[in-house]
Amino acid sequence: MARGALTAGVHGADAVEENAAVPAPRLEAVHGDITAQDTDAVVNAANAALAGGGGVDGAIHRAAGAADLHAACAALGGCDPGDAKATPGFALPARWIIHTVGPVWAGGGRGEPDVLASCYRRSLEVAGGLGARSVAFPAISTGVYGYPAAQAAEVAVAALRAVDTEVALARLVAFDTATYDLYRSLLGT
Ligand code: AR6
Repeated sequence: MARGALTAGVHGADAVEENAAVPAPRLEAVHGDITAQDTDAVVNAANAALAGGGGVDGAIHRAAGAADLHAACAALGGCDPGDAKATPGFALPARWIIHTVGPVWAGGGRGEPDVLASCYRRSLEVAGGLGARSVAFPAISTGVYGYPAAQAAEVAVAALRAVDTEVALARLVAFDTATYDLYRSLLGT
């Protein structure tokens, strides 16, 4: 039965929510730097070549150790938008880095929301497959790739709420207070 489906209680009297074996993760928002997160995995907002860059990608490469991470990324053969691939975390507190490639914003009519939602889902799939139980996400696509922050936050929260995963905690890391406020408002915290 789908997660969250209502079914009759043991005695048929009450409707209770049935918890499937793999529920959605607990969501939380923090204001901070992705490279400092102590989660099992952190997500990198990468480019399709996995070649490194600015923003989150640059910060993660510097903090993890640029030479090690460049070599590990080069061995992955790139990554399609909406997909995700893992490397070790090297010098980061996190054991793994999940590299995902967000959509470049082109007005919203070119499938950007679907690709962005896929980034969150696939990152959790890859992280869960490695045994990670906690994953920290940056606001994918909202920097260089130009995705409007409020719309991206809505997609992120909706995607994470709808996913079935072994990952117990998904942490949304906001680098600025405006994004942090968006997350808190969407999460009701
Ligand atoms: N921790 C958390 N969030 C951060 C950090 C940090 N250290 N630094 C920036 N942000 P961006 P994109 C926020 O541009 O839009 C790279 O060059 C930032 O404020 O990092 O997916 C890649 O190589 C923004 O809200 O990622 C790609 O070419 C968010 O992270 C391209 O940029 C995402 O901004 C990807 O662009």
